[in-house]
Amino acid sequence: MLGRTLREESELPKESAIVLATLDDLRAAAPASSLSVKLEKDGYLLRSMTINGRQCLVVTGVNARGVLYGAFALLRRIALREPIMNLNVTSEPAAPIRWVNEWDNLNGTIERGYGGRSIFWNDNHVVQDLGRVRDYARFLASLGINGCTVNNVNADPRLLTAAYVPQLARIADVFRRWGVRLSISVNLASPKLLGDLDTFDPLDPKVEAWWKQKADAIYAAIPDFGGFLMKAGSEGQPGPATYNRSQSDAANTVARALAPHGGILVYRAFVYNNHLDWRNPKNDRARAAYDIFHPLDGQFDRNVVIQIKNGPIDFQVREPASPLLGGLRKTNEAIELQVTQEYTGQQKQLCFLVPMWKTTLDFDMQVNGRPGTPVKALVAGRVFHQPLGGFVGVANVGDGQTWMGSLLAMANLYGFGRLAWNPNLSSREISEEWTRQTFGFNPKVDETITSMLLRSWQIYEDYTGPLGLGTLTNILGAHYGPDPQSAEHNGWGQWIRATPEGIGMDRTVATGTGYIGQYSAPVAKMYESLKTCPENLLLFMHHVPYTYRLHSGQTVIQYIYDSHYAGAREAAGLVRDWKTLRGLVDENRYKETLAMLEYQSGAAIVWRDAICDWFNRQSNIADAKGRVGHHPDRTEAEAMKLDGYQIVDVRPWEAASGGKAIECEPPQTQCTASVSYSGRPGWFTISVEYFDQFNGVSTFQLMVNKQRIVEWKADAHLPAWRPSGSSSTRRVIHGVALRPGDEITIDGAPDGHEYAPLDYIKISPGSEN
Ligand code: GCW
Repeated sequence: MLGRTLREESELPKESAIVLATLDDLRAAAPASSLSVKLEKDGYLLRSMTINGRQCLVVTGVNARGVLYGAFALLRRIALREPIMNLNVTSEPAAPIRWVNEWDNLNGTIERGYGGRSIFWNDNHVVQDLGRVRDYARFLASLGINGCTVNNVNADPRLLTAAYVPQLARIADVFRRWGVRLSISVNLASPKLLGDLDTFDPLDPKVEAWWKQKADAIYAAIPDFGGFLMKAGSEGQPGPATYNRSQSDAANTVARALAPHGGILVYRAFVYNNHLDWRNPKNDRARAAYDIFHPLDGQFDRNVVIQIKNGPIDFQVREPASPLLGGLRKTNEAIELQVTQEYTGQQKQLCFLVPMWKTTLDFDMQVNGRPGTPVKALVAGRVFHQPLGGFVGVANVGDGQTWMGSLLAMANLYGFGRLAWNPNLSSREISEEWTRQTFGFNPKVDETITSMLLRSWQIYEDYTGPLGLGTLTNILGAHYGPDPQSAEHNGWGQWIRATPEGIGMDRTVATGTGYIGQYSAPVAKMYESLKTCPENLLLFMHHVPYTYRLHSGQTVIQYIYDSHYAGAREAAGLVRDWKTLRGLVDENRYKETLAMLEYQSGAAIVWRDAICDWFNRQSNIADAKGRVGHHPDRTEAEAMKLDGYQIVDVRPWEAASGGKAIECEPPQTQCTASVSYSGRPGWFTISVEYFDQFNGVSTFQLMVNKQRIVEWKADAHLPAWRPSGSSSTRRVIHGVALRPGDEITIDGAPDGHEYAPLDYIKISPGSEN
């Protein structure tokens, strides 16, 4: 990186050198250098100084991990072309817990993983070749992440059987060199599920002894084991309620098994009733974490950390800070951020989450009734002087080439790590750092990608669910495509309370669920009033008529329409921006990312239309700009001349243009849909909107006057097994010459359970779409 070849030596050199040593070693080796600094554990110091009369660059910390982090910090400075002359940099982590969670199953699949299969597990064993694990550990170390939980929080109890201990030890051996502590998720019912005991009652001494024996066995093999992570009493996971015990009873029993070894129990606050009665307007899932854990404040052992999701629901595109983050004074807490983009495009769409995380981390909870206690200080344990605390990212890296499933998604993992070390970094600093280190040093590339990253969350929010509505996705399935109705009328509690007159959850103290009362008085006051409630959370906090006017004077319904149109337009802008980088980014990465962004700009239109149509039908209020429901340049597949193709209803209806699609069902092996072109002659772009499911690879052909223009296969990996908002996608064909009377035909050949489903074609003038 510096164009120099350095020799490696283990003694203090007699020439200029880069010196890596702990503070103690440095003091012993060079007493004269008299470094008197106070550093926290894991912190580092980069300093230019004279040792034995030679100019040296010293990288040091109180512990070895700190030196390692310092080495990476030095490399980062060099990569970013920051000066390394006359250095005097001290850096300390914001908090002791900087962990990632991987939701990997022992069979090698990953829950909500979009980057391939597990790098840790296959076929119920730890993988043989841990090369990828080593690379991951090095990556984590480069950011200062010091812990990794290697299995799903929906935990397989078998992991606590003796056979797994040596396998876990192999992972720990690889992690250790990079300062990463291993931890595992455990199932509260393990003593019973494994058949060892007939109970898992946390207050039963047999159960307590069981956990102790398990912890002892693990620590005998892995002395620096980090501890356990636990999801209990949530989404079908066994919980303490079975024995009428509290969450703290459960947590403390397990924590006590770990305490003698210095281990911690990270206990998730993501506990709620998923069979809530939606008919009761006072019920509110958002209240759950606070209602359950706040009364237990002070009852958790010192080595328990409560891991709290950033928002009170579940990683939606926008949520307020979870009130529980400000509701614990005598308990360690950590914030859980989701790097894997479950509700934010699943790495198939660009959504840089650092600005979202920053919004929460910087949010001032005003826990003492006055300003000065932002979330980042609370979770670091700095407000109430808790010994533990910090930042946990649900990473879900996979074995695919880009780790996260797409190149730009890696910026989220990088960004999480940087924020966990220093939550005061700005989104811009982080995106610039990542871009420069990923694509080299070119101001044009730098500016373009940074700007794309920084805009992407807002864009995603605009074309999915604005005004605090949440992502408006299919919450009962893949959590990917549009399906607002799925949030309503069921026990999951992600309700948006849409009626013919209005929309939004009334969470006020005055008339609603009282959720707002879980915040400190000044914060509650801000949310409670329609005047002061930030509009990007309006419908999270309030139920208002569609005709309610925002501060701008625009009605809520018109805002919903407009933001969706703006979001889809901006998504297309991302493609244009990326295209300006042609030749400046290597061809492979250029093409791959272009394909992703082009897909995204199509998906944004699917989203826009679905949400606008749905709200249009709900509210019966037309779009003042006349766009919603009017698509004169489209020809619906169901309106074409069909041969073999059948018309089918798409569910939800709003996921298909006109609510319908056509399918070529077996025994048909080939079907056609055609239309006679009646516009003016010229060059056109034809977009074919079709559905690409994971259960087949259909083949499509576009023909004009029986002449084949293009053939393609529906072989994308979209999370749907039938035509829906998750499988809808498009093929854009530029430069098609058309004259009146030309016959445009789509040929579809089904494969497996994918019946060459088609939604519409759109003919637009020119060769750009
Ligand atoms: O976001 C939801 C996911 C579940 C996940 C759960 C959790 C691991 O849809 O897949 O389960 O949250 O965080 O426990």
